[in-house]
Amino acid sequence: MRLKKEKGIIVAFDMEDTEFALELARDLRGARGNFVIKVGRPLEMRAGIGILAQIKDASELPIIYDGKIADIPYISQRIASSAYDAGADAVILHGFVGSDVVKAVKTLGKGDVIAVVEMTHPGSDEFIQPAAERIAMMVARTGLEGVVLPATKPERVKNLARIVQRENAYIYIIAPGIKTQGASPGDAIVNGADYEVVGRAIYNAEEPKLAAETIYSEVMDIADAMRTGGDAMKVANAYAARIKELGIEFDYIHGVAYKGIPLAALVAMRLSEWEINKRWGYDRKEEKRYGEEGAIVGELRDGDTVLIVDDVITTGATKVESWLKLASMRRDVKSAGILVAVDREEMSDADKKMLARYHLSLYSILKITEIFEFLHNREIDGKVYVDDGMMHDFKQYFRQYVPETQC
Ligand code: O7E
Repeated sequence: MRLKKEKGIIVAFDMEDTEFALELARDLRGARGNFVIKVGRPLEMRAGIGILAQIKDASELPIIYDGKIADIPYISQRIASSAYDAGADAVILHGFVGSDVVKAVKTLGKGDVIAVVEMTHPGSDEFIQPAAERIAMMVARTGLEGVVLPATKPERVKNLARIVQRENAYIYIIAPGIKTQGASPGDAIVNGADYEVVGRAIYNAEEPKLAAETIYSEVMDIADAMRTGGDAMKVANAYAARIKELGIEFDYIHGVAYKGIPLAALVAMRLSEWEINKRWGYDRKEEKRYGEEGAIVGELRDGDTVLIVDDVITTGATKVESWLKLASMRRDVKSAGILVAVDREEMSDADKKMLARYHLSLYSILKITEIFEFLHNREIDGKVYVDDGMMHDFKQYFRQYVPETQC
């Protein structure tokens, strides 16, 4: 079973409990979304390499063996060969060991070969990052099926994805670092990745299958909605229409990194067509070193009223952070509020108090309950996106995770 070049989630099986691993594999078999399983060394060391076939049988999903192979060509080839024989559809090796190792594993011809180009942890910047562009080029030229890029560093995903895809348009990009390591679902996909890798945020969740499905839908949300220029324009239209409808007055529209960035630009453009011509800007995630000016891109002035835009709101923490940054940059900056496409309705009373404390009114185009109610058993282009089973799961999730006051 080869991995397809399409959007999905790779669930990292780094747990050490074999029974739990098999139970999750069985659960993922019927899960809603496009899933792949990656078996890491912690599980393999406990359960033995035979776990690959067991997980494959239980899940009927493609299996990646993540041995992070990094040895001389002869040994690397033997490790990879054993993994394929045990049921792996793909193996992961390190690109930094050089082209002879990469070629040796590739020539086995037993399955997909995926190479790590750059890593998610800070120490990766010491030695790997300076060589990453060259590693990316070598890996793509060797004709490997996939590469690993760090979701925690979206700018790097964008640059390195461009390099590998210029060499090989069919190569798939997988990006770890979601949630537990700090990246948000979708951060890597909007920058060119195909799969996002999620481990602890799924296998440590109270209901791992539900967590996997929820993260899958979060990843697909905005990436899907804005896949083409035409779709992006429709999304911008909805934001602009809502601003007009609510009569929100502002001088400057600010996009929260990352998904708010294209939104701020598109909404400002759309509004200008209605003679509402405002300044716009966005967060600069890696702050430039020289003073406050480096924190955003855009022209914020003293006394401005600011409208913040983003795709969704969960707790509101990132919006508050953005607002505090803007408020500290200029004198007398006022808030026109926050506008999002979807209010996930997960804010606790404490979260709401936090928004109120900074006078950040919350506006949304849709609430998550409205979306589910609208889609429930409704056929769209021959497909029912929310059937009774999904509605039941959603209600269960809502009851379990959403603050009492909203249920
Ligand atoms: O942080 P977690 O729990 O979501 O797990 C992340 C997984 O991705 C884990 O298996 C780890 O080994 C892997 N990973 C990184 O976290 N950072 C990297 O730079 C590279 C990898 C990796 O190669 O995963 C293969 C896709």
